[in-house]
Amino acid sequence: MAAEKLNVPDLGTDDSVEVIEVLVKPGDTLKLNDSVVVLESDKAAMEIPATVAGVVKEVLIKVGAQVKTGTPLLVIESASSSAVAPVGAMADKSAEPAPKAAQPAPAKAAEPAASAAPAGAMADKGGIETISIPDLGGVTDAEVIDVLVKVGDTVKKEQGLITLETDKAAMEVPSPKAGKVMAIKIKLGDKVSQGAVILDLEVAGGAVATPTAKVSPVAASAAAPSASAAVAAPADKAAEPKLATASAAAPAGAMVDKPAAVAAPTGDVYAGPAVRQLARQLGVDLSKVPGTGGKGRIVKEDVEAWVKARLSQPAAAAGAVTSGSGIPAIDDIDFSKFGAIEEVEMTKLHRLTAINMAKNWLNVPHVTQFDEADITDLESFRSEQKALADKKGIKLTPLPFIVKAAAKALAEHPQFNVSLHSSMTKLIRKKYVNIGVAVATPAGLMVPVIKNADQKTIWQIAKEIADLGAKAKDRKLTREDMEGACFTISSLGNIGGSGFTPIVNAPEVAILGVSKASIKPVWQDNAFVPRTMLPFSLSYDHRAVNGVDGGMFCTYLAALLSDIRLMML
Ligand code: CAO
Repeated sequence: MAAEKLNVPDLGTDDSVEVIEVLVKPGDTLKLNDSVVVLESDKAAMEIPATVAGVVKEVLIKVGAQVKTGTPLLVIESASSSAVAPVGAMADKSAEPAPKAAQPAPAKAAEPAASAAPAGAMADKGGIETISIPDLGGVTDAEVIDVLVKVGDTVKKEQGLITLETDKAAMEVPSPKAGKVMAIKIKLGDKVSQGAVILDLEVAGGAVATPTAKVSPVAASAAAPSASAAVAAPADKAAEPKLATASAAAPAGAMVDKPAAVAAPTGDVYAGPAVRQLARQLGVDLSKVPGTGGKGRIVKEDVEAWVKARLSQPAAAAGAVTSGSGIPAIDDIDFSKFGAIEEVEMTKLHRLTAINMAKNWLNVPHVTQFDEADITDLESFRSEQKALADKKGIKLTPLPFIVKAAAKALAEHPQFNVSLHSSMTKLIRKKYVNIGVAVATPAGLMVPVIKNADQKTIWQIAKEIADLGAKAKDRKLTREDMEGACFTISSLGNIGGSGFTPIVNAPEVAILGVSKASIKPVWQDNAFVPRTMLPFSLSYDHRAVNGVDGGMFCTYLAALLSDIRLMML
């Protein structure tokens, strides 16, 4: 038995930070890594984990106290003299440089920069450094789907090293510094988690701000709060926009598919890692949980109360149909009895899309309204612009006009620009108009978003569609590219068909399906005349939108596309 002090680890700053929560009391038994206090700077909040297991003998600080690196927090009576050195408890140990991950560095935390651990030598003298997998927002076993460098390559800081695919996203891991690749320690298909070694990098001297201690990832997180311990700051920290995504389940800067935002909705919430872990275990969407902690922070009790409340709700009021809702599963059949077969693994993106499609289909009572727009004049205007489009290097298809018209229709019919709250007691009405455009890629379906489409020109929209479509196909979309849609357009116009029923991309409440335009005989002025007709279909969530509104939206959209001058009014 030894009494050991737990001190504030290296915060990467000399400034004081505030203790906003004390999670333990004298007599509590602690396991290694149990969170003990929550600190908050003006940029981030972080939970400080116990670096030894034992019993809390004394709590040396209280809520509101200002503390700095090295301030004693607790006295812990440890069961045995632990292999993990108590942070700051021993003079010779505190002389060790703190792990880089100990720095809250919130402005960088949003970026999935790989962590660099110097292999033996002090990094500021240069030499070979080990580049490891950074914090993946709690995700483990991400698959290496691309290795972007080879031995001998010279890489720049922030250059992509590998591409990982998780349940939620594919992401490039950038190099945290410039250097020459000396050895690659990872290969395609490897399943990796935070801390796994990617490669050895020969770096020039003087680049490293904070060398990383040679500790295992577990010991590192025990010794000091990792970047993942940073939690999104509350609204009054809005000056740090990057920080809001720092602790998202999928790291910012990663290519996160749209459905992932549904599957991993705990990103932009103010909660610490322990609470996030609990939420994950219980399947709780933290974005729906009201926080009762300081500045609206979600604490464990909030999650527990939320679960309790949900369990006591009648199923109908919960507003959700799950796969356990009594629908019989489809039987697996041994098809090899009937002929040759091959089993093909679905990509994670494909699997996730499938889950979200089923979830949206089961949760949303769909109505699909079919209509067509006479785009003869639009098409002749579009072909008149061909020379200018070529000059601008922009491909002008009907889609940007449709995006613009949908944005205008959404502004004019705000009942479509809403999301239903899961409590089924309120609608969230959006004052911005962002339009998602579905792009099918070999890896799966992605929905990049044209932000503020109502305020953009057709040229701007056309360029964005082309750029985002190319990024989607190259798997380079970022989280920001994929989030915030109010409404989605799925165009099969370049393929064919005369109509289909798109599935609403909840929590949006409507989606437009566009089919292939063709020339049809239309009765006008006592004669059939050839007109270019664009078939389209609008699926909407009948809980949020009435049939009459659906009809009016389609009629308005058709009018805008038939006479694009109306878009200017
Ligand atoms: N009717 C007739 N022709 C159409 C049309 C329509 N509704 N929409 C597009 N076209 C034509 C275009 O004019 C273009 O023809 P030209 O080359 O002769 O000008 C051709 O079809 C190909 O267009 P495109 O697909 O390159 O461009 P887009 O702006 O229509 O679509 C994007 C952009 C990113 C959605 C597209 O590149 C893409 O990935 N399409 C794949 C389809 C898809 O994934 N849809 C989602 C389905 S899953 O819900």
